[in-house]
Amino acid sequence: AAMACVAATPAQAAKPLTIGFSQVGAESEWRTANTASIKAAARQANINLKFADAQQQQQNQVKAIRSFIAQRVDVIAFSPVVETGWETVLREAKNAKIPVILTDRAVKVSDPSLYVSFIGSDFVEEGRRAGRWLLDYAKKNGDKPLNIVELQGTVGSAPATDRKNGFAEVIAGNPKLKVLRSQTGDFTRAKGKEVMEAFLKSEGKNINVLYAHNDDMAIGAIQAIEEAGLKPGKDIVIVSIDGVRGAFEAMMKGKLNVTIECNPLLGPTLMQTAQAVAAGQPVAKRITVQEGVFPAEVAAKEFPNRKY
Ligand code: GYE
Repeated sequence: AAMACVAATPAQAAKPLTIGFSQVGAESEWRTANTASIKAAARQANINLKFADAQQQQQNQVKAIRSFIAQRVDVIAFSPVVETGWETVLREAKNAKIPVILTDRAVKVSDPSLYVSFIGSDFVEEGRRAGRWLLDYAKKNGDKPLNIVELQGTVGSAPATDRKNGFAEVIAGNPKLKVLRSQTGDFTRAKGKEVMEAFLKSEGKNINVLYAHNDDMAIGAIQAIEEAGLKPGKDIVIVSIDGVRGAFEAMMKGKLNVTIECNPLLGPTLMQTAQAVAAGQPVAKRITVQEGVFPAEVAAKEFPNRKY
């Protein structure tokens, strides 16, 4: 690291903050943008970032957090791959007096003092937005019965659970909307394609709608739909979540109908929050993000404004 403190007088030369960050993995375009945002924001804030990639394995995150505790970092931040199973390691961090900030995904713990703040989207609301778009679509298209298949995110992860629940809550408002099949595609393109192939094999032309918990699975599924000789976006209406560049490209080709935005650019807020926590200032327990809905009709116009 550059010794920026060399030119400063000793009194001004504050030791740069060290943050240990455990990332979920590199499973999606969203995740790539999230990692880039965190690394860039750390550099900008002159924060020493220790970055660990857990490859979607909770045990790797637990190991990384323990190693951050052993190294006595100033703040630990992580995006928990699943919601449960964190009590023990978070208790260890608390006993070591190292504050923990959650980014992106939530945890379920009985003791909320095990973390200081959670920065990230409202995934239930994202699922509701996907459902509302579909209700609206059904209404505009003759209110026919629609059979839905659902590609879930990682089992036990906050975004998969919440996006499923938010969507189900809203589509319950129209009895003609029915979820035929729902299975995990682990938030990846490869799994999204594989599971969509299986859906097409068992349900064939009965499928009217695909709801994918992220754009990457939708993009994988688009390939499967095309290989089955069907037109994605037309024969099968596709609703997904994230709003990454790949989704906008698919919408501009008419292959995806709508993406519900989930903002991955959490880096600057994370660094500000970590600095505040380290300085002993109070921070909000819950910090959410402003997000929109982008149907295919606006894709070409919005594309140049997209940051990820
Ligand atoms: O939607 C998906 C990624 O946790 C919000 O994780 C994040 C989700 C995101 O793999 O693409």
